[in-house]
Amino acid sequence: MTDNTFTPRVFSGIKPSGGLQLGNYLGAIKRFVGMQGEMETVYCVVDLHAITVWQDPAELANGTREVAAGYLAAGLDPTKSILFNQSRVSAHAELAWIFNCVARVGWMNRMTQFKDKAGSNAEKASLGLYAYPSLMAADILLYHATHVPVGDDQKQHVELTRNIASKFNHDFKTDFFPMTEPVIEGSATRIMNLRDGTQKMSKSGESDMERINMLDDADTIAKKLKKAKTDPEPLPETVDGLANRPEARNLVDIYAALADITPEEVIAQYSGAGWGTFKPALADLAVSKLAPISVAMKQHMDDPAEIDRILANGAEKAREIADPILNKTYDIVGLLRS
Ligand code: AQP
Repeated sequence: MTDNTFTPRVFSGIKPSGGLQLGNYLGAIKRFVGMQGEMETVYCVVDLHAITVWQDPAELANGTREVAAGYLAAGLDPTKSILFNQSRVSAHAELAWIFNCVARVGWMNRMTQFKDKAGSNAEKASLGLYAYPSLMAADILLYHATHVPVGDDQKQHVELTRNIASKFNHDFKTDFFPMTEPVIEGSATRIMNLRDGTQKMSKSGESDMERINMLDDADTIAKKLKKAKTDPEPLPETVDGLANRPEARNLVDIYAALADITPEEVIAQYSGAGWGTFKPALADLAVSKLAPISVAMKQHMDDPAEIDRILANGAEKAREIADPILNKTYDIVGLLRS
């Protein structure tokens, strides 16, 4: 064993598997931007994860630029953070293979996201979808990342990353990989579907009305929030009164995250208000916060060459961290290289 200390470093990513939605922004991107400057930050558009389900090639390339545009529009600064797309740094796939040989099939069988995404037709799911958490562990550990900001849905995958790091360290009698901490905090750790408060808001959800897309215009955002499913009760006097009211809880959480206040403060302000009051207030807030980001996203997307340049530069910087870590991993495992 060596006495390994790890530089505090953040890694996280988003898949270009469709247009960015509000959950990606509040649960991930907004927090990524908040951590910029606190420690070294590495942010990725994880295109290799996107192809675990079928992606039209032209849409994948466009979606990759759209996620990058979302990062930039929300305030991610490529001079302060490393920003790149995963497939440009081949070390991700190489380390993932080694981790496929460390992770156990039993661990993968417990991943709830695979069960949700594969549904009743798991036999027809891609092998990549099954192995996804092992690639995610490689994404994180390739940078010796100590902190991973994610939404609640990714918590199990970060825990698996710790299991992989721990088994690797144990099997090879080393302390080479860190025990990464998931950073899951704030009121937006799990933004729910606007039509069913028990389901997560997703890019790939069936109906467009169930999510707010980051490129939706003001009228569409207002329409979707006004049509969001609710119950007949007014807002309660305390946050505890939102228990068993998933749709009401979700709209309060969205308000809190957009306004940078706590759900308790939202309830203090709107206690007793009906949906006819709260929904228009939420719509106004959402439009005022999201419209500038969507305008900036469109401006970035009008210059795809500039996005490609930023991603290529970011990949060069990413390789400077990743390559020595991959090389050392090969040495530890006993894989000969010239
Ligand atoms: N609804 C959500 N609430 C809070 N956080 C969320 N995230 C996703 N949805 C919500 C967070 O966004 C980051 C990027 O996620 P991803 O794109 O890599 O994968 P995902 O979680 O599977 O996102 P989607 O939108 O649901 O994509 P599809 O439909 O393609 O699977 C992660 O930190 C995630 O937690």
